[in-house]
Amino acid sequence: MAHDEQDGPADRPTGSTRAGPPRRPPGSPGSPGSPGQRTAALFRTAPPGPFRTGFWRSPIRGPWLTSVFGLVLLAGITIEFLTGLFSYAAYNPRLGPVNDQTPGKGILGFYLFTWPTHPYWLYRLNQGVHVTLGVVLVPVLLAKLWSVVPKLFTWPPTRTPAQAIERVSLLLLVGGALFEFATGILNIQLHYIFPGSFYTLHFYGAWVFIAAFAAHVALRLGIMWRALRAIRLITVLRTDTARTEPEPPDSSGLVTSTPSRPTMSRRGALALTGAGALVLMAVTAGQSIGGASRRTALLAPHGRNPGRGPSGFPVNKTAAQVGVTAADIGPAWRLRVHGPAGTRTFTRAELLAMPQHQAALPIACVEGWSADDQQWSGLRLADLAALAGMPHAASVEVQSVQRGGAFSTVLLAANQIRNPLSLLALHVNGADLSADHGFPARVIVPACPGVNNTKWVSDLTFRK
Ligand SMILES: Nc1nc2c(c(=O)[nH]1)N[C@H]1C(S)=C(S)[C@@H](COP(=O)(O)O)O[C@H]1N2
Ligand SMILES: [Mo]
Repeated sequence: MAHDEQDGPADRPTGSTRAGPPRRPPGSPGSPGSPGQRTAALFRTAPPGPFRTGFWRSPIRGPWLTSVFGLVLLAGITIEFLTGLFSYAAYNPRLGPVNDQTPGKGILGFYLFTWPTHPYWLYRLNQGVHVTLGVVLVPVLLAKLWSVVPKLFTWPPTRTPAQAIERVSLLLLVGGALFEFATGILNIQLHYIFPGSFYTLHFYGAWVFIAAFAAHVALRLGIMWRALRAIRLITVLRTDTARTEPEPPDSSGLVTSTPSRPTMSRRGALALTGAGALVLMAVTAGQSIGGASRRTALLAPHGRNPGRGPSGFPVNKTAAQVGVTAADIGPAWRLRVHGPAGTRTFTRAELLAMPQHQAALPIACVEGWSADDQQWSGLRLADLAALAGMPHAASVEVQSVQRGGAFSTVLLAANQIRNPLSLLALHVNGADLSADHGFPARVIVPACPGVNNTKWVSDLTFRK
C-alpha cells in the first residue's frame, strides 16, 4: 500500500515547488496559470506549520517506538473487544428487547449466546478487565497517537485513490479509538451526557472501530514485526538520552529528517507511558478487586467507603434516587408470582416462612465496580418457578416497584432460573436487606451483570 508519503519531493522546502508557479494573468487559455493548474500547484506546496517536513523533529519518533505501542494496543484492544462482546451477551442473553435497548442491531448481534451462570464470578472478572484495561490503555493510546502525529499532517492529503482510502480508514481508526475510549470513560465516571443510550453508541462504535482496526493490523503487522526486530529492547533500555539517535531514514514517514537534540530517550518514553498506565491501574483496579484495595480506587465513582455492617457494600442507585418511596416498600408491599396457574400473592412474612437458601455472590456492575461476595439468603428462583406451576420456565420477567427507568423490568433466562444459587433475596449478611439494596426483595443471580439483579421486586412472571 502506498503509505508514508511524508518525504515526497512536494513537501520538501527545496526545488522548484518552493519558487511557486510562474505568474500569468489568471485564466489565459492553456497557460500554466489556469485555475486548475494553480490549484494543483497550491497543493504541491505544503502550508506552513505541521504540514512541513521540518516541523516534527523528535528523534525518537520512528517505526520501533510506534510498533512497541502498537503491539501493546494490539493485545489490549483485542481483549477490550472480546470482553465488550461478552458483556453485551451477558446483558442480553438473546432475550429480546426487554434487557437490550439497542435498536435494529440486526446482524451485529449474530454472535449472541446464552450467558453461563458458572463460574459465579465470571461477569465480575469480565467487566473488571474490560473497564480497568480500558483505563490503563489510555496513556498507551495517547503515546501511540503522539508517535504517528506527523502522518496526520501529510501533504498533499492524498495523491492516489488507494491512499485516499487508506486515509479514510485511518480517520475511522483514530476517530473510532477516541470515540470508544471517550464514551467508555464518560460512562464509568457516570457522566451520562450521550444523545440516546451510551450502550447503543458504544456497541455500534465498537464495530466500526474494530473493522478499521482489523484492516490496520492486516496492513501493518509485517511492518511492525520488522520494526520490532530491527532494534533489540535491551539496547533501547541501555541507551540514555544523550546517546539517543533517530532510526535510519525509511519509507515509514515517521523518522524525522531534521532531528532536534533528544530531550527524552526511548526508554524514557516507555517508562513515562508505563508509569502513567500503572498509576491509572492503581487508582482504578480496586473498585473491581474489592477488599482492602477498594480504598485505593480514587477514580471510582461508587462506594470507596461503603460503610460497615451487613449492608456495607456499594450501592448503585439509592431508593430515593429512583423514586422508590417508603410506602412502596412498606407493610403494604406484596410479591405477585404469575404463571399458567394464575397469580399468587405473598407478604414478606409468608416468603420468610418458606424454605430459605443461601448464596455467596458478588454484584458486578457493567460500569466496572463490583461488590465482594455477600451472603444472600432468600427463595430460589427455581422454587418460585415451581410455585408458579412452571418448573421448567424458559424465562422470568422481573418487575420492580420502581416506576419507569430502564432497569425496572428485566428478563432472566432458563439457566439463570435453574441455578440453585439464583435467589430472590430477602436477607443479606444475616440482616434484612437495606432499602437501598432492594428491600423487601431483590434478585441475585450468579455471573449475572449487576443491572439484571433487580431491586425492590414486585412481580415475577414465568413463561415457557
Ligand atoms: N429496580 C432497580 N434495580 C436495580 C437497579 C435500578 O436502578 N433499579 N440498578 C441495577 C444496577 S445497574 C446494579 S449495578 C445493581 C446494584 O445493586 P446495589 O445497589 O445493591 O449494589 O442493581 C441493579 N438493580
Ligand atoms: Mo450497574
